[in-house]
Amino acid sequence: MQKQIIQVINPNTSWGMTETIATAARAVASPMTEIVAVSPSQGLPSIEGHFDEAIATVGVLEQIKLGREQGVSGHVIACFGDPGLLAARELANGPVVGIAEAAMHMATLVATRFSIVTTLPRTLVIARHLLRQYGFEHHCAALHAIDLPVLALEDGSGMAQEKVRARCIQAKREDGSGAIVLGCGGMATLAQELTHELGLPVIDGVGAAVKMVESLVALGLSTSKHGDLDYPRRKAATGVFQHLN
Ligand code: 5HY
Repeated sequence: MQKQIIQVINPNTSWGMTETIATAARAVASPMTEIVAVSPSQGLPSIEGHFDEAIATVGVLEQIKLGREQGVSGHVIACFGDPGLLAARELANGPVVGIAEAAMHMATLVATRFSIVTTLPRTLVIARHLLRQYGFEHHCAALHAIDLPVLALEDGSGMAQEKVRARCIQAKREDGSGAIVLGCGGMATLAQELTHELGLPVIDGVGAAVKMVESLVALGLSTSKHGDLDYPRRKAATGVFQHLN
């Protein structure tokens, strides 16, 4: 197996969260994989709605372009709304996997139904849209929010992490689902311990997406350039989008 670089993009600009995501990615990556964790040069510190996702998408595309120029083997979009996923696939040579789709796919391989635990109630609709878009609506038993903002996971108090744990325990007790999907990149390092403590698979999308990109690369499968995921039609982008040319 050849050495390869997987670019893991945290679509928000919080470097502490990028480091959490990098730790989770490196914990599962093969010894032949180098994880390069990046965040956009401009954007928002957390992504908690449709407006935030629209802004984050531009940052994701900027990083996909840089990663492509550096010759990375594949990319992970490490935000649970998978912002800019299809646009990123158009721009990329290699495979691009979002952490929400990765976690949902993995969950269906180990359980018939799963629950999702995320941060704010307002972002539950984003997860619901993705479930529908990816065809996993009937696999998801319930969605839960800890009712704290994304950056509470970064405040060092451990309160948000404790709330995630409590919600996961509640989900196991009440939902009748066999697995739990963690619905935020900032929760990535919690999965292993919770899996152990709860005695059911708790799935982090960052690790899942890294292993999926590794598998796709090993199988020689890359983003199809036949059809809608072909490179974007060339046209002169202007103003703040000029760097995407
Ligand atoms: C995430 N927001 O994974 C999402 C998910 C959330 O800044 N990183 C973010 O919790 O809404």
